[in-house]
Amino acid sequence: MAKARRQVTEKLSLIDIVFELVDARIPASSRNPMIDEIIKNKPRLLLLNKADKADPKVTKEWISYYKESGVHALAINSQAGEGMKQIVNEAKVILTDKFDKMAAKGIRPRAIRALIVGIPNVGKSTLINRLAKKNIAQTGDRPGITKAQSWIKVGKELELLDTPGILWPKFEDQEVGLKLATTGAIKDTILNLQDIAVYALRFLEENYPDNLKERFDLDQIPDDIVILFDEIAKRRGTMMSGGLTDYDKTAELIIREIRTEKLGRLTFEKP
Ligand SMILES: Nc1nc2c(ncn2[C@@H]2O[C@H](COP(=O)(O)OP(=O)(O)OP(=O)(O)O)[C@@H](O)[C@H]2O)c(=O)[nH]1
Ligand SMILES: [Mg+2]
Repeated sequence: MAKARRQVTEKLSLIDIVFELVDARIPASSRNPMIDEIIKNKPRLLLLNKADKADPKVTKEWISYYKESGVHALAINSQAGEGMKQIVNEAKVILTDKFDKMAAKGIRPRAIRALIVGIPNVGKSTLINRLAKKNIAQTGDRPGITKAQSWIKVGKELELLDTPGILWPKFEDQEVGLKLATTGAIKDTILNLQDIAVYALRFLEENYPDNLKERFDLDQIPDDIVILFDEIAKRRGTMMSGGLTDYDKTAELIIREIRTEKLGRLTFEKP
């Protein structure tokens, strides 16, 4: 954490704005809790990435919530390139004052300089590639730039630092850890598979019961979580010889299907 923090801090002096990437399915839990302290009052745009995997209704709630709190936020899908134009436009709005002041001092207009930060696997590289598409070759073509800090041009109006800042999530909080594991932000080996699946099933039972019933052909959801596992195992054949439920295998199937949207677009926390 200290190293990640130092690396981001060093880059802050070079940039105008931070693009903080979070997972739209868990906008709060996928933030690094130290981020505010690290970036201090540097302008920031919060990007709820992987919005294509999240419940659109809840994403709207998050966006309104941020708006009310004075936080600039956008929902995007880096994989498909949705929301890319809005990123540039929003950054321009956020930095209007700064650039006006620079112009008043006679400083020549230049592109907005941004740094992408976020926890592992949140989509930082995908976003850079998406934004950079047209001009990335230009950056890569020049020899001897590997060690130097280099900028990736995004049109005329934006430049990105080529290496994003990686900030680790914090999962001292059990529930944050379970959410990160459910969405695949942290490796499955960190937490017990069955614990993750139990957490996810209970969450679905409460928030998305119809998705759960439909996917696993259940008339009703059994109260007892073990029976729920058994029912899913019976339907999916995740049993050991002798017909007993293989709980690990069943847990793995449940988690995999949640992550690949087989149970629909899900968001695991509300504002
Ligand atoms: N569905 C969907 N998948 C995405 C989106 N953005 C990224 N991904 C996928 O998420 C995975 C991780 O993306 P990366 O861009 O490698 O994430 P990263 O933040 O650079 O990860 P690290 O380099 O490990 O820190 C990849 O499989 C991407 O294809 C998105 O908006 N929607
Ligand atoms: Mg990456």
